[in-house]
Amino acid sequence: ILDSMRGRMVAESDHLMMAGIREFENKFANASRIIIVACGTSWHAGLVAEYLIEDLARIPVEVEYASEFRYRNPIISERDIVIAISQSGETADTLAALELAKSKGATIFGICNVVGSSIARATDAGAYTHAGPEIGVASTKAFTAQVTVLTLIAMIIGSKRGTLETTKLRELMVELETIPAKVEEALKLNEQIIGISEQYKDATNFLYLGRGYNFPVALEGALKLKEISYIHAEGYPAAEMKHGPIALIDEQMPVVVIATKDSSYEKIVSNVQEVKARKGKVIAVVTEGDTTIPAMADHVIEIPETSEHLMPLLSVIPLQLLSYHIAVMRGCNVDQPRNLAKSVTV
Ligand code: F1P
Repeated sequence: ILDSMRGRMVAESDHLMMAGIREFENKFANASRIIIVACGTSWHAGLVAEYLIEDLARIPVEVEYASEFRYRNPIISERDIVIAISQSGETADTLAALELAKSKGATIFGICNVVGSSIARATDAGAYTHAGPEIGVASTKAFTAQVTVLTLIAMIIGSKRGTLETTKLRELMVELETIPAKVEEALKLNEQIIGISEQYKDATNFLYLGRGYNFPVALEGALKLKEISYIHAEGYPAAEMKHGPIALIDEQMPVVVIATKDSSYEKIVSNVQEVKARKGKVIAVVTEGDTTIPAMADHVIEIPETSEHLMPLLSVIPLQLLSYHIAVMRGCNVDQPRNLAKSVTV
């Protein structure tokens, strides 16, 4: 299975007319550090990759906002690999960040959706996501495709470095093959989410909480809501709540908690208790069959079970649907949100 996946990635990256992941895997395996540069949703995909690569391949990862990194004086060595992620492949900040890293000797791997885009052309190697055109300004399926490519990269480097055991690798590959069917299942939540959206469409603030692999998903859920419905939303690691945001919680505050069954489940149970103790309204995204968090939450959204490494591919879907329906109910143009450009080229 791994070989066929590798084949697929190489085939996809052929469009770049440069090396794909297979040609690049030795370089990845010997990297002293991986620096990910991106903006917006692509940056959130990069954050998921930080968990994946550190967990499966044991290489230190830094995830940088390209818009800050490009103006810093970063310390970069020739054994660093920079992964530049961009749906459009035209984001000026990401392009400038990768050019800065390149000028300091780093090797650049691109993950882009648009074939032949400026970022794709500026990289040393890469993989296209081929998620199809993003019709709206806000990235959705591009996120799923970016996370999928990054998962494959983490698995390939992990197997090459021997940090990912063959049995675990096989399990993950088999599980990855089930994801498209589970995404279809998650999309059936649409009707339920329309009902929840109806109740919260007039909220003025939202909080999104997640831990581990679901922390970047919390950030992405909040960003989608801000981008298309213009509701103020904050995403936080659930454990950070007690360091400030907890002061915001009252009976007016909808709190979306991504609390699927994973290694941080017990901890997030206590975060939900903290929110309920302050009368916040909890919209919980849980794993099918869970009973503990559903007993405390105001609304329960059940998604299929999968490995925690792959969970962002599923847990982001109800959050995208929630933002979409709230935005439509508020009369917002979900494809062309105000003030936002498809590719930020300045
Ligand atoms: C980055 C990004 C998107 C966001 C909006 C503005 O774009 O921040 O994530 O949804 O479209 O640009 P990209 O570099 O991934 O094309």
